[in-house]
Amino acid sequence: MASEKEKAQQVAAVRPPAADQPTIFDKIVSKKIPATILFEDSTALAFKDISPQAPVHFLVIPKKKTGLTGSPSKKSFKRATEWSSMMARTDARQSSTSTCMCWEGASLKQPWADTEACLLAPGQSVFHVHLHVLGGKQLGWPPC
Ligand code: IU
Repeated sequence: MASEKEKAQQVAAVRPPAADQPTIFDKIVSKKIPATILFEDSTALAFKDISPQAPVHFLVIPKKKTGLTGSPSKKSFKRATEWSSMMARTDARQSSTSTCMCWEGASLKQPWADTEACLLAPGQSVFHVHLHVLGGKQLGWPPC
């Protein structure tokens, strides 16, 4: 198990240079850049992924970006997860194929508190916590 010092070094190594700056997703939230928005309320936004990896591929994000990696409030996370799981079930019913949901930048247990999990998420490119919802075809495992 990594010591506190080793963990701090790991986090520092993957910390994005401008992690406290607005991300591209903040610009999508503020409509400074376009996106195909599927759902929006006061706390969460869902939009089509610009580079879809499946016939259905959209992202769900909390609007409020707090902390280094955009950890959302419990409330916005709860609403986003409720909505995205509803969408996933709907899509699965419609297409009769599998749907995968994959959080980036958060642990499933305590996404609003787990900054280290955010920073250490492998391959994450946008440091604003987001949920990938993929579906519309038979997905393999691991899905991504
Ligand atoms: P990643 O796993 O952190 O790399 O996921 C970021 C996703 O955001 C990725 O699937 C991109 O295609 C997607 N995306 C987007 O939908 N719109 C954008 O303007 C940008 C990235 I930059």
